[in-house]
Amino acid sequence: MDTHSSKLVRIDKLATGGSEDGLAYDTHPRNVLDHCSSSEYVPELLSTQLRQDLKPLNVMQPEGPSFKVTDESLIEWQKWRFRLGFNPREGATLHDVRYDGRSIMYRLSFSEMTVPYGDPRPPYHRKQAFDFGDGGAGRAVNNLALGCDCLGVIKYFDATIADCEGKPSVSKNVVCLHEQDAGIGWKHTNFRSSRAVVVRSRELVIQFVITLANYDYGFSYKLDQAGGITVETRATGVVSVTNIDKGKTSPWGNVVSPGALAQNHQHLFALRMDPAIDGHRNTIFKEESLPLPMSPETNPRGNGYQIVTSPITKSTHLDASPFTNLTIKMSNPHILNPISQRPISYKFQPTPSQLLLADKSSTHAQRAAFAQHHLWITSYRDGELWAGGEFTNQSQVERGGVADAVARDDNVEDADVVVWTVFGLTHNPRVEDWPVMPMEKHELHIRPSDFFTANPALDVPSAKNASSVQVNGEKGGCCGGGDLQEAAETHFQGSRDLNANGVH
Ligand SMILES: [Cu+2]
Repeated sequence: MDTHSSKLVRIDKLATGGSEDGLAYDTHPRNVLDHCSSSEYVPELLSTQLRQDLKPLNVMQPEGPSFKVTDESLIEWQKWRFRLGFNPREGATLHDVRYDGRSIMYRLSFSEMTVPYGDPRPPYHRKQAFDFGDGGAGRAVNNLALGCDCLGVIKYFDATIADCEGKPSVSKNVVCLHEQDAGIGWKHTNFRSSRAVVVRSRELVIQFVITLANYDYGFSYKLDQAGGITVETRATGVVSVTNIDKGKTSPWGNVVSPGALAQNHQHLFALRMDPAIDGHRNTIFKEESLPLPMSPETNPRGNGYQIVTSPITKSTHLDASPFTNLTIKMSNPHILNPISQRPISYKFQPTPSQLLLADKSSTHAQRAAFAQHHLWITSYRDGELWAGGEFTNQSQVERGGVADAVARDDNVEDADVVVWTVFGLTHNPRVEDWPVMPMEKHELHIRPSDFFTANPALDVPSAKNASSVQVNGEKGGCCGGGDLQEAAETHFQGSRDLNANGVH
């Protein structure tokens, strides 16, 4: 329909054919739903009984959380200090992220996500969502108090966002803040003394969840006690399906339920990092670990390998490279680590996930230049926040996105530089993705690299968890600090004998 004239232009009949029809553009509109079956996931509508053997797993924080929230949005936790922002397009954003008073990030945000579908039959060739640019992650955000999204002591944040007429409205409980146990943080058992020291890793999770039509996405920033930032995405919800005739299969998707073809597609996310590593003048280094040819002078036995590091001087795009261990270092070259004599940095490895599959000349690809490289390094410009450009809705070509920013060919060395990283999943649906998809998780690990002078989590107490018990009910779980101390003392004699004999 022409929306201006309200005139009907054409009726496209949805293809319902299968693989034996080649491109299978044919349509069998009559009784197409007759062979479909109902698919429920809401517990009260399920015909199968819910499993009965799941015991409660409670998270108790009897003294409350270790974080502090003041001035509405200033969050402090375990030497971390940052501001939480929220807007209709990006959802939650982190600002002025500091550790122990030292600046790390000026701004950290999810910038864009595109979901191109790979079914070439009209009208599916148009299927491509830009969840941030079209829908708005902040607008599509869930009220987290309605579901059971976190465990433990939870702080919810409201946000005031503008509706499409610019009127302010309050969205309740759109971001949640909580701590979670993330397994072992660091551990060592001294094999001579049998003294074991183990420190749990605790994370501060800043999470928001969005529902855009069929799909649901969880976005989290997770700060840890070793100065690390983990950025997590989770895709869940209901895969997009179309009808398929009874008994047929299709190369363009997978039949996940009788009559329901879940089409092949990709989810491509862009994360925007505006680093401020002890200041705003930063340099991005590309570091690769490469084989070193055998040579009598430098590598006579051939075991040596070399690390090749080079600064990125001009705005550019790059691709992940697992075989060279490509690592991106966001550095302040003016401040050297006193121990290593190398620039203080935060690093990450771009995820070598598949990039946009659509043909370079396709509308899908033209609209999403950002989804064709894993990394974009650009100079900072006010308001330049959108990897796929500001206006994605019904766009034909990406404009004002990262590709245009790179094309400025600006100096990015020792400058206010912005790093964008793209990752995703090629989602060829499984029957197990139906009727609601088990979450697919991705994590990007942003870690200090010569930023500190030792392991920043060295001072985290290895306190015993008072509520841990063994399966038989005895106090003291497997990692009980106190019990380990005793165990170490008991074993000490034996190991001293061992050492005295010079056996290692
Ligand atoms: Cu998917």
